[in-house]
Amino acid sequence: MHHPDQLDLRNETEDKGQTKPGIPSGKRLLTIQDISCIGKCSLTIALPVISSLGIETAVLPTALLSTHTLFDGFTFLDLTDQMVPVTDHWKRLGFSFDTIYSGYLGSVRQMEIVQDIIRKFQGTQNPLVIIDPVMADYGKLYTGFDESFAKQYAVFCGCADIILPNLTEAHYLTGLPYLERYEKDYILDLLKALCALGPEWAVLTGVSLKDGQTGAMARNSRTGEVVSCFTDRIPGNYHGTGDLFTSVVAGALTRGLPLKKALRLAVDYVRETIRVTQASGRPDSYGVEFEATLPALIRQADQLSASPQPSPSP
Ligand code: PXL
Repeated sequence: MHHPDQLDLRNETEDKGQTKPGIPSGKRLLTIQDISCIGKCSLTIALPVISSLGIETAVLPTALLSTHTLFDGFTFLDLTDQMVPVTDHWKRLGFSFDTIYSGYLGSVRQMEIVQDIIRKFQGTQNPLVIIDPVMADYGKLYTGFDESFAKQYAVFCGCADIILPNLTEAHYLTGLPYLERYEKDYILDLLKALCALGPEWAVLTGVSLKDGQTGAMARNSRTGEVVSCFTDRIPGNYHGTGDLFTSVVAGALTRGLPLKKALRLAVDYVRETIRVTQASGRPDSYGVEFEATLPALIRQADQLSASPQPSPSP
């Protein structure tokens, strides 16, 4: 687990302009999630997006699927047995990680193993631990998950510095009701309950406090500080946008951007990618056309890295 103050230190690093546009960061991130060979989610998003942000991206695939689980008849090869030997090999070779980003996991056993992996790499270089509790959307759990899996996820979130559930996942993690129409107080209650699980920051995605607008709200569990980031909402449901959002946040934080800027980058990027996907006129149940918007992401990340940052809040 990262010491809370170390996130603030990242702001100072960025203040000094050490993340130079166009120059590799020298940072290494490990992401742990499945590889769905076709379907634009999990590793097929995390790898290109985080690499584009200038971060070396190591991958630990947890399963091999022919497609993501929203397609009928997908094949599934479980890779749980590889997770310990692969990471033991890295450890023997002396590899370390600036960030560990855990995405879609298939079982409680995989959560336990990821927890052990986090401990294994918490030596000299205390990695920033990001957990995206991928299990549900639009009020329903994904195929293959049940309530006891969700309960275990709530415990697992306690070993993260940052968690990024959507509203459905927040409902399953906290036991608070899932509402489609709500006021700001409901979001603040969810954020408090998520912070009580133990992460330093809880980030809720897909928050909409006004018609025609969407974004993310975050709360710091130590200080109670709330950070909000909104944009205009493009109607429709787009698969893989949660993975896209978390990949941008993970890459941006690893690069040294403070959370507020990382959220701005992710909110704007997802919105622009949905706009481009919609404009292309192709069906949206498959995945979003993030390949088209990567150059803009890189430009915006460079701009945010170059612009001065107000003094970190006390
Ligand atoms: O986008 C989340 C995700 C990741 N991996 C797999 C999935 C899903 C969502 O459905 O099925 C295999």
